[in-house]
Amino acid sequence: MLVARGQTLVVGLGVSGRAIARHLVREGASFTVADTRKIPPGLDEFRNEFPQVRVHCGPLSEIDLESFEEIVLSPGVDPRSPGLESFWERSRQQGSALSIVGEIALFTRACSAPIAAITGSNAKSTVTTLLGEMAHEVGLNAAVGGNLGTPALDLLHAQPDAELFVLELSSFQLETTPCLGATTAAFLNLSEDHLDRHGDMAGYRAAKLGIFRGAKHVVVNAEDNMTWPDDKDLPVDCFTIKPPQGPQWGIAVHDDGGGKAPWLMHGSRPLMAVDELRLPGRHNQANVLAALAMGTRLGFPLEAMRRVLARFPGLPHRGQLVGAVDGVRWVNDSKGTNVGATLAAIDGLGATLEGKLIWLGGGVGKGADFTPLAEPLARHAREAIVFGADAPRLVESLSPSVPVVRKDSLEQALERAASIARPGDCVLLSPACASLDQFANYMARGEAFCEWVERHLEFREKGA
Ligand code: UMA
Ligand code: ADP
Repeated sequence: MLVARGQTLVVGLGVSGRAIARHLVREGASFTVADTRKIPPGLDEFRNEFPQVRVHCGPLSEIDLESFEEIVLSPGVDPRSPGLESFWERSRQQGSALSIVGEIALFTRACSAPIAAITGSNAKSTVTTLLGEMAHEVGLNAAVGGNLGTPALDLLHAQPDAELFVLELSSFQLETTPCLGATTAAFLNLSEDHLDRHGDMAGYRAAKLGIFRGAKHVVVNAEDNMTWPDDKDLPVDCFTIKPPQGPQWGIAVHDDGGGKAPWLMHGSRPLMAVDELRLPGRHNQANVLAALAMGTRLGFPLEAMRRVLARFPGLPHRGQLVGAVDGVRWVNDSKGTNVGATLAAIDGLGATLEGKLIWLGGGVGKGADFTPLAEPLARHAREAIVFGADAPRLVESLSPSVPVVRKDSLEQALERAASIARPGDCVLLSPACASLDQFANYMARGEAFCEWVERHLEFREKGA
């Protein structure tokens, strides 16, 4: 049995595990790395990068966990998994000698710059990138990453002079972070995801609430009270896509002299016409308001934030407008991998259309209940075209209230969409499912959509 008195044990040999190892080497700490798989991918590269580090591959039961002073878990490793659970429970008791934490706990110990942190079931990457762009626009040396892009500990060393860290954080990362201490922290929304790990919605929410531990200011969703902190004394900014109540960030009709139009508002103060935003859909207006509330708290001038909002087109695969021909828009929202995300995309885009949505969905549903999609699709969709492993469950959940057609592949679904689309319509791929039955990941699925649409548009433009 592997015994290592007083050392740190790093669990997980992935992106975070390597970032943790690099950090510990820089700190001069002595540590061991473990991965529960016998031959984890990247093992040889790890051994080349860290020849001095002891690596254990195989069950954690082969390790005397008690002999370690601290265990640092990768986010994908469940602290309640067999072998770890009793240590995890013990580490959470006051006065426990053993500490079980994650990468972000090491980050907060070493970071002295302010942190702006973003969590939520959906829209984290969009808001994180947007706030990062705003920080750059005001001339700050800001480091942007976390669950998105570069791991937090790598950012710390890549940008040692960073004046601000803008971090996207997952429930997995927050669960093992005892005190984040963010200058501003946003909890954007909560809908079903990762229940296999967190057990139920209460467990999932509790993990995400970790974003508020030690926070100086919080941003929450007025329409989703699950995002509100239990601590009522924290300074709070609320965003809503409705007219703001009191000092909320919201949307209201305003006349700046050129006629009445919807504007982003902070209380009674008009900020920017919704029409000037490049991001499409109502759901993205909520995302923009969250970023504005955080940016304002960080002291960013409104003018600079407006410049970013007028040019930021969104991230690929998140409500990405691929093209328009014959009055039909084709939107790639392949990152809509759960029902909550897809509901937002359907409602958000559907509300802005002259015609109807043609919705493309399906893949691996991760056991989710699809019935909440039926009502908004009945309102906004000309047809739902479903494909992939969970297509039969989608048909069952949507019909008869929505006209549903089942196809074998995304390509066949696209062909069907092209044959029924009318001017003013929008063909939306927002699958509410993971892609792994037919694609390597959501990006490959989104790229397949984009390539097909581009070929189709070229063909149409040539008048063939
Ligand atoms: N491992 C074990 N035992 C386990 C699980 C994992 O030993 O029970 C090992 C695996 O063999 C593998 C390593 O741990 O070698 C992988 O660790 P990991 O699953 O924690 O993944 P990382 O490569 O470290 O990437 C993680 C995040 N992944 C997860 O949380 C699952 C990445 O987010 C993140 O970008 C990265 O850290 C840097 O912070 C991805 C993600 O899917 C994008 N996140 C989820 C999401 O967005 O919904 C939360
Ligand atoms: P995350 O990083 O949390 O996965 P992204 O910014 O990558 O978030 O967006 C993922 C998906 O979430 C988008 O493709 C879209 O379907 C959906 N989405 C975007 N904005 C919202 C919102 N305000 N509420 C719910 N879902 C949203």
